[in-house]
Amino acid sequence: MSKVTRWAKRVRHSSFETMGDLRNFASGYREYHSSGVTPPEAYSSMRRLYRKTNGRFNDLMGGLKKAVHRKRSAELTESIFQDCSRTEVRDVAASIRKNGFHVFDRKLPADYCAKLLDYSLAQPAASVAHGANGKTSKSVFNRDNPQSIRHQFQAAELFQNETVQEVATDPYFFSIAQDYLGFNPVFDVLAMWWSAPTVDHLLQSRAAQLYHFDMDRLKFVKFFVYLTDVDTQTGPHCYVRGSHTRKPAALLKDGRLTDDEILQHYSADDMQELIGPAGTMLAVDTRGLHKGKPLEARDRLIFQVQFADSLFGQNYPLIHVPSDITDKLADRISSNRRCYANLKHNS
Ligand SMILES: O=C(O)CCC(=O)C(=O)O
Ligand SMILES: [Fe+2]
Repeated sequence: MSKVTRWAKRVRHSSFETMGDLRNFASGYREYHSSGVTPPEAYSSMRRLYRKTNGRFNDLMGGLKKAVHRKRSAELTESIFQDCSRTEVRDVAASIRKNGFHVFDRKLPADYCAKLLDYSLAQPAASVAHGANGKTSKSVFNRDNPQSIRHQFQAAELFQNETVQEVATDPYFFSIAQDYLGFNPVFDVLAMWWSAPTVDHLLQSRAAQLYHFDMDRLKFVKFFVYLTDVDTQTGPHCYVRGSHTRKPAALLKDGRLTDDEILQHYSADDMQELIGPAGTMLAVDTRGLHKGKPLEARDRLIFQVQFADSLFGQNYPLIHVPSDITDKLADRISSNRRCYANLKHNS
């Protein structure tokens, strides 16, 4: 078979596959609309369409969402970030648009950091990337003798905590996500975890300590807050500047990538280590290439919220809202049902 014939065959096969993915995506999206659950094949098709179109499919869908889910105003005066302004929100969103990430000048106030740290040292959490025995029992993280490389708190449990509720639903984060994404977003991921050193490559991969890009949703943005001091040895979040738009074809694969693979396409200067003391906040479009750098010393506690275009994609469990929430939180939730569709009220 000649080279040209082989190439033509490959193109034909690939377009058949793309048509199948588009069909799967469309029917899966309809099903998600009626049941709230994404069929696994539709999710796989979404991920494949991302890779095949180098993100253009996601951008197109994001454009449609802008027309359907119009932006709405949020009460910035209620934010725990004093005097934050619409101009500042726009500047942060522009910075994420340009680089794929933004390191805030502001910090999470120290009393909030302290409360989250206290919570994390009292509440049992699960070992995600654990040792050889593979057990997943929960325990309180031991900073003197870490039981695992990644100790993860569950979203539903986290949301029972008032400080978590307040930070996660803060109008400042919401407004930046909305400005960046261009539509009224859905608050869809809430997470917090401890990280500790290991030299085991497989465990590092499971703990998201090797380069990768996220594709759980069509469009999304994450906010990270460091709750411990993070320097180059204690697991900084690393990001390849500019990789949130189009990526070199060789890096458009599901799974993990080594630093050397990245270096074949980007300069060392583009591979940014985002360091800072406890309270440091990052906004990151993790569709770009990123990782948590493997720790060489101490430990790292990180808090995360994500906003997305919808809950289509990865099926995460809904988060139960406790019955004794403050009036302020109840108002926030009821004034934007779309944004808080992931929160389930006990009735
Ligand atoms: O631990 C980190 O800094 C990276 C985590 C990560 O990959 C993610 O949250 O998507
Ligand atoms: Fe990630």
